[in-house]
Amino acid sequence: GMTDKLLVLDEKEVHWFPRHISELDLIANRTLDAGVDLEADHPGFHDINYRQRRAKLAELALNHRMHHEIPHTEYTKEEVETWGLVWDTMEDLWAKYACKEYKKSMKLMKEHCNYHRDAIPQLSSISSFLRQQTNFRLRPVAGLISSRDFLNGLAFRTFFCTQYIRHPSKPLYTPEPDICHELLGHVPMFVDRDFCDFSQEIGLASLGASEEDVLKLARCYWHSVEFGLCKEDGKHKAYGAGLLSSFGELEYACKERGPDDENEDRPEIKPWDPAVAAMQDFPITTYQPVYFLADSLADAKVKMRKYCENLPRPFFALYNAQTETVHIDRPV
Ligand code: NLE
Ligand code: FE2
Repeated sequence: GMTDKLLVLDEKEVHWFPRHISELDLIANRTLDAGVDLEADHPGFHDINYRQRRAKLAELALNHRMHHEIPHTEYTKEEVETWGLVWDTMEDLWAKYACKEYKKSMKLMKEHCNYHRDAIPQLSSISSFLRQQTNFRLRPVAGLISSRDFLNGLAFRTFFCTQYIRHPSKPLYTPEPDICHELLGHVPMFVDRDFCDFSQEIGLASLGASEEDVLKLARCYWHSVEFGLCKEDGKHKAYGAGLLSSFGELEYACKERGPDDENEDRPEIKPWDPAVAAMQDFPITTYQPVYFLADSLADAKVKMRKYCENLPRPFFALYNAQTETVHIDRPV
């Protein structure tokens, strides 16, 4: 299709990329197979009802268009119970281990977007709130998409967001994104302007990037937006969504180290450095062996920006929020 084509610039080949926000519709539906690993130990793999439900929500995402209002989604009693269980187990942990930006935003989500344990909030209301606050928005997606496609969305301050929920048999950890991970892990962070700019920075750098650079940027994204830690009064707090939505891993990553934990199985903590994170491989179905610790969110952003500026690129991309268009500093 046209989205696989290469553009030629200064005799260099550049991967196709969206130029207007409406073109995100062209990439939103290119979902990947869950992958053999994920399928094999997926708790819902043999549950026919669960698979049918996933297929139905996938259809909603497939039919969505950027310029349409996101339709209301009705959740079942069982789904709301799973949400409530995740909420209840996370609440005390957020108080202890979430970064201050997250806690501040969570308050706003409760006030403005109907965040509470007894209902799964609606994407449309969250998306319009985010647009007012930081001009970020959500776009429903059926499942995992490629790193390139996913990161390209961030250039347009758009976050591809799943709507299905994890299988009820395993509510406290999932290797896949799901509505709990998106709404409880990612969304509150998108109320913070610095964090939005940080995310968009990675997105802009991914436009037309080489396969190698997309891989590097995807690793940076993983070690920050998904699993990043930052310092607060000498303590380690989470700003990464994969931690903020996962009961066991949040504590695992942030728990203070006492003198007698020597023999315990503890993750390695490295200082946030995008050049190092870009080379750090990661597992997707287990807790992370390595986490990156920034001095602050502002520090994370400055370092990411410097890193992106130094990537070898044939052009610079800028986003014009008024026209919802990416402009580049020379014609492609
Ligand atoms: N492990 C996270 C959770 O259980 O919520 C999801 C991570 C998705 C990348
Ligand atoms: Fe995520």
